[in-house]
Order: sequence, then C-alpha cells, then structure tokens
Amino acid sequence: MYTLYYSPGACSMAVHAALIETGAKFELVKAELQGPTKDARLLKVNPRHQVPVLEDDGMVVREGAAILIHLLEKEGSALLPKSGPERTRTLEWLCWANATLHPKYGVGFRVKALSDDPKAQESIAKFVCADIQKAWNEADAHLANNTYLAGDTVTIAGILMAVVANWTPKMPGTITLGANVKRVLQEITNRPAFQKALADESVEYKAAA
Ligand SMILES: N[C@@H](CCC(=O)N[C@@H](CS)C(=O)NCC(=O)O)C(=O)O
Repeated sequence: MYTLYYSPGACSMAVHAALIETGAKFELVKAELQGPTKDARLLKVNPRHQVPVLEDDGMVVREGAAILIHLLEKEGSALLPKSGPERTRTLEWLCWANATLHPKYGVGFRVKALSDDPKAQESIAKFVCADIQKAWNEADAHLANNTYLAGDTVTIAGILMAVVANWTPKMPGTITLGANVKRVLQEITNRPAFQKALADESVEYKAAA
C-alpha cells in the first residue's frame, strides 16, 4: 500500500498519474504548501516541506525522480522500460523534466521573493521566461523527429513533462509551446490515468490547447 503526499497540480501529479497507471493501491494525503504555517504531516515525512513524498509500506521516499523510478520498477510498469537504449533515453528525459525544466519554473514562481526592486523583478521575469522558452524549443525540435520523448511509447518522462507544462500560464511572461510538444501533451493528457489524476486533484489542463 502506497501513500502519496501531494498538492493539486504540483509535480506530485506525475506520481499520482503513475500510481493510477500501475493499478497499485494507494491513498492520497493533500499537503498545504501555501498556508500561514507549515503542514505538520508533510514536515514529518519531509523536512524540506516539499511534495511529492511517497510512503511504501512505511518506507519514506522523497525526490520526484527517485519516487517515480522506485514505483515503476517495483510495479513492473512499461512507463519505465526495463533495459536498453529505451530505458536510458527515458531516464535522460525524466531527469530533463525533473532537474532542468522544473527548476526553471521554480524561479518563475518566485520572482517577487527574489527581489523587492520592481526593475530587478522585471529583468528576472524576462530572463526566466526566455530560459523556459529555450527548453521548450529544444523539446519541440526533438519531438519533430521522435514520436515521444524517449522513442515510440509514452513513458514517465512525458507524463512529468505534461505536468510541468501546465504551469506555463502562471509564468510572469509569454511562453509558447510548439506544435510537436502540444501533440504529445494532448496524447498524454488524454490518457484515462492522467484524466483521473486531474479530476481527483480538481485541476484544469490548459497547456495542450
Ligand atoms: N527536487 C524536488 C522538488 C520538489 C518541489 O519543488 N516540489 C514543489 C511542488 S512542485 C514544492 O513542494 N514546493 C513547496 C516548497 O518548495 O516550499 C523533487 O523533485 O521532488
């Protein structure tokens, strides 16, 4: 039995969708990330006060990429190929979504916390949106020649990419997702597991339109 600590629409939604895809039994614990005080239940399992956290029969796993690899390996899911170049490419693009793309959005969410100076805020906003745009342009060029991020099947890399993409309208500037990225986002977000995760978290998907 798994327990997932999540926040609606956050990176934890990739774990939520993956849990549904595997058919494993799980329960959800909604964490309060923005409240006036820290969420005591989340702090207890993660001193960094971040989601996702997965409990697997009492074992606490933190860090989204590690959680996804642990879960999909244990459940034998095709979302993480078992060997060969397909596995290497899946891990490469999973790390891209988790460690390259996600932190850029993290800066976009924190522009006002990074400086009190409106001019500096403007510069940071401009920089971060251009930086995110570059990352999407790279993904779009890759998807012009590849059906999915890691070959011919949907993998966990694409699911995490789709979750992060949905934060785009909250960024402090214009970011345009290319047609190839949108094609993959549409396919992934149409999957019943992704639709169920969106519905369970009451999140609207806007990035694929
Ligand atoms: N490196 C961590 C990052 C997790 C992360 O940034 N989670 C966000 C939600 S997407 C969060 O919990 N933010 C609240 C905070 O940092 O205070 C991971 O991949 O699990």
